[in-house]
Amino acid sequence: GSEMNDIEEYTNKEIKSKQSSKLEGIAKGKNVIYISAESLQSFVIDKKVNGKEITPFLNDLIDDSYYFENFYHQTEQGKTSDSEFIVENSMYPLSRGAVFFTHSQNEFNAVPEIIGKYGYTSAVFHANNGSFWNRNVMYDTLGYDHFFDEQYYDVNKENSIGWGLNDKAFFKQSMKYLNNLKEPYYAKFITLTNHFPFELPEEKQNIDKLETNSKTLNQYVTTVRYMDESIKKFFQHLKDSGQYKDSVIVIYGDHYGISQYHDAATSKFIGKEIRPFEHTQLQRVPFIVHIPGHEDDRVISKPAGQIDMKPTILNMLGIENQKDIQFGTDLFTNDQDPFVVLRDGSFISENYLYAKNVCYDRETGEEVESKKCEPLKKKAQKELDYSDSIIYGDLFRFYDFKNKQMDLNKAEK
Ligand code: GP9
Ligand code: MN
Repeated sequence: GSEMNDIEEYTNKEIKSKQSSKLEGIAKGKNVIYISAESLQSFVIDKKVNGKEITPFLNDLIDDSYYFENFYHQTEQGKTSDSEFIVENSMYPLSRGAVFFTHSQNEFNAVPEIIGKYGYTSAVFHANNGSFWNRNVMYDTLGYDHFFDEQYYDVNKENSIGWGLNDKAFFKQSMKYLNNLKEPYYAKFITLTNHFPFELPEEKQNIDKLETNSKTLNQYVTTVRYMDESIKKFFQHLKDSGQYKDSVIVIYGDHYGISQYHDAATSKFIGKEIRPFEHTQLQRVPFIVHIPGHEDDRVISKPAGQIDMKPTILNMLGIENQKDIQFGTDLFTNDQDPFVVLRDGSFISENYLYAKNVCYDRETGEEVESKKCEPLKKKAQKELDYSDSIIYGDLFRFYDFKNKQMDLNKAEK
């Protein structure tokens, strides 16, 4: 019990020190649509290949949305499933293995379960085998009402690319299920076409490949473009079905697509030498919050991460969440002290970026004395350890969220 008290005190202090959000309740009663954009990294946003934008739709959408340009994925070996775990729980994934496999029987306090109590229907749409990443088991644990997996889709040779159903057919075929969900809903769409090895039939390529020494990076831009076109079509489907205006649409990259093995090529593309500083900056993925009819939209530069999505979205829905145990913060609060920890212990604060034992000035990228990063290094490790303890000890099994206390009888029930 005493470790849980420490964790509670730590997360409480973090939550309490933040001011209230200016977007609190803005999405109250609205549908929430998440698009988990496979392998989408920020370095392709607003970039061109031979004069053509790689992500024309997203670039335009960003102008009409909140866009976090310093938003980091925090995943490890569990890849997409880690991103899902982080986003739903505001906790860190494990440093090895995937929580979706190793701790699917734990007690959690995930978003689908919380908002279910406020009348929300929750659903995941993903046209892959339902047992991939143990999703069919873990989604029950997280409190999802529906999982539209591969079985719900008409998948054939003509409409498949790479790993399975192409994203355009995926969004199109999803609409009949989405239209039948009881509103308000919380629906997560997980795309698939922009997955390694990023192979797209020639006739579907609407942008030139890059010409670096990495075939992977060269092809990546073509599948990113395909995903961008698919998301554009999805927005049109939502408008046609009348759901667009009643929804808040959130798009985020799940994890990197281009690994460090391609650093030479990536370096050429971004025009920078890749040190641990740049490697960490390459872990940025887009995070776009689009609120139809909302005007006050802009680019936000403070460091943020996937772990912040749960508190951010819950506050937008006007769901009081002070009693949660979480490691993220509502990104729409005026947080003077942003802090993002990556699973390998790297971190990004307002002033510093720490990676591979080097402390950098975040603004200039220059190395600074390592003692400047020391206190935050300890804090980062503490957060990761606390989160690990909850998972390894299944501590929520004994925790009463309503009264914020350990309840040893709870596990018996
Ligand atoms: C598989 C899809 C891709 O269903 O989520 O998984 P990944 O390899 O990116 O973790
Ligand atoms: Mn993925």
